[in-house]
Amino acid sequence: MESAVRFHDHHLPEVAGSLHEELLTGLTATPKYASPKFFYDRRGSELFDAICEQPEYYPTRTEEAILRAAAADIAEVVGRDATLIELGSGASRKVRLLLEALHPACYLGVDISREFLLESTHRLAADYPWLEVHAACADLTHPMRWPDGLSGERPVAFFPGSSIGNFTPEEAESFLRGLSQLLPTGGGLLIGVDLIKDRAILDAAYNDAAGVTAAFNLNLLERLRREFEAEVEPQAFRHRAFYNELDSRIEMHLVSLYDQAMHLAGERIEFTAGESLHTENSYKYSITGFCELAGRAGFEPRAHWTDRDALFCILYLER
Ligand code: AVJ
Repeated sequence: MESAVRFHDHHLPEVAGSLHEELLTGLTATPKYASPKFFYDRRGSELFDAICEQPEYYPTRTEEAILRAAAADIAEVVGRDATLIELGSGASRKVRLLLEALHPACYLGVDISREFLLESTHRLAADYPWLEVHAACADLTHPMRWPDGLSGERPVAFFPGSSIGNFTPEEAESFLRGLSQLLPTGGGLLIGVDLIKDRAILDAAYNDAAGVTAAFNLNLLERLRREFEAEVEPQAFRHRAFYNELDSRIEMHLVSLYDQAMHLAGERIEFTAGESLHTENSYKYSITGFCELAGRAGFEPRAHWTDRDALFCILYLER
């Protein structure tokens, strides 16, 4: 069956050129860093999906279990016929757990990985023929606006997976403030947040035994070669991930195994042995801490759902 997805491409042009510059800024800074959004080329999105299947990586499994158990409850609080906007929709898997119960007027998937977004929204449209499906390729670290032509009166943003954890708390607050300004009074936000917990569980989740998280981290270097014509040997770096308790965040790094130089866009970027490129922060929150942050950004907590072990939390907030 031919499935119809309305694709909104308007965010892309401005993004393409600036990605290069953004990468260079981080790679030439001290200490070196790269935004985690650079993980998500096609291969990176696939590797992230594979991470979600690892036994040590509890967030996806736990969030899905909460969504499954609470779908009817969530629908009651959120209400039917919303304009459901999924931010960082990836494979659009989680939203499937809500669609029947929530019965939105339409669905918009927003993701930075264009091809991946198109495929997943087409699959969604094919599987839910009654649903009006839209897709917009966009970088969530830039200001957003909703595309034209969405059905429904009441936008509800769905931001699962604790993707909010990739922002620093300050960035998260300004991101949420921007989001609340895009919502009318009564508009909602359904958001998944990873909770502070025993560090052994956290360390294991980002150091899976099968090495998928390591491959995901190292894929950044592969991508630099493929897409940005960088000269760099991915085998010359190792994956490092650990929980930084002081800042309540997982940090991921690529650590240079020896003195070496990377060449990118005419720049020579030197690494000393043991020097690291900081590729990701994944902040963990307490429920009250997150509600306070969201409150400062203009959201009022309405309800939340968590698992028995309080590993993960889904919150519903309103503007
Ligand atoms: C997609 C940002 C929620 O922080 O857990 C998984 C990404 N990085 N394993 C996370 C990720 C390494 C993930 N988020």
